[in-house]
Amino acid sequence: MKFTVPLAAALSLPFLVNAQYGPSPAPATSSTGGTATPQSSATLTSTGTSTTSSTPAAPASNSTNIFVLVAAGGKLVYNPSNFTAANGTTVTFIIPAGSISHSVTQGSFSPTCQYLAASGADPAGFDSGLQSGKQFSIQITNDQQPIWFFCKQDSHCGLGMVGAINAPTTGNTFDAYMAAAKALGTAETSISDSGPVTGGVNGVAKGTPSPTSTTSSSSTTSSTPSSSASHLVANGLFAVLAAVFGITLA
Ligand SMILES: *[C@@H]1O[C@H](CO)[C@@H](O)[C@H](O)[C@H]1NC(C)=O
Ligand SMILES: *[C@@H]1O[C@H](CO)[C@@H](O)[C@H](O)[C@H]1NC(C)=O
Ligand SMILES: *[C@@H]1O[C@H](CO)[C@@H](O)[C@H](O)[C@H]1NC(C)=O
Ligand SMILES: [Cu+2]
Repeated sequence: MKFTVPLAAALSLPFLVNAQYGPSPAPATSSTGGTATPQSSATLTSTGTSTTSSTPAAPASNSTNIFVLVAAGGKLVYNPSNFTAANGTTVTFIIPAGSISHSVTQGSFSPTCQYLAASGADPAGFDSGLQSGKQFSIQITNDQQPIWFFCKQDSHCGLGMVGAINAPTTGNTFDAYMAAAKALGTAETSISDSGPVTGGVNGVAKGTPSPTSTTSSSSTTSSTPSSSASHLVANGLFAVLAAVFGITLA
């Protein structure tokens, strides 16, 4: 994976995210892990060094490529967790390396926290399967319908590790989905994992998960200040992500 986004774009990511997706992820993060972890908490200084040890910045999202940090800040959340994405948009979920694996599993609004099985002419949902240090991309194929997803790791969905793309703003909202998941709590049905499933409904997997970076498997990598901001953005972003995750998940 190569990043060619200008530093300015990376620096402005928190603002872009806030502008594009509104304050929506805040309720999810603040209501899940106890400690609020604003998605905009990570910033890069002009020297390219990270100024925070909590939530790292994701690669710069734009209208055709949206990046979602899985277990952002070591919390059981997706960040962002509720956003819109038009047809053709690629949504890439970045699953950090760590001792606890996570998934991006498509479900339905109800029954909550259960895999979207094939039904009649409808295909089954996508599923990254339980992963660590991988990224998984889907492409939006119908932006008129919601895509509900959750983490299949034991108890994670019941603890609120859920997300939605193009959720309705009334009725079956993201908030309602989150509430339904948390209402299950530990009563959440345990879900087996038999590896990645491509396909999907309203959004389809672009392939099976792929490694995020060769450096992401190292949990001992500490902050490595770069003398070149452009080098950091171009080549070191995943290393920074891995380093931050390594610290927070250790
Ligand atoms: C979810 O996102 C949509 C679209 O951005 C927004 O209209 C809605 O208010 C959000 N819902 C919640 C509960 O944050
Ligand atoms: C959107 O982001 C992707 C991935 O970083 C990049 O390849 C693409 O050029 C960007 N598109 C625009 C229009 O900026
Ligand atoms: C996106 O694609 C779906 C399925 O083809 C279509 O029904 C929908 O109208 C498209 N959305 C827009 C905004 O054109
Ligand atoms: Cu999880």
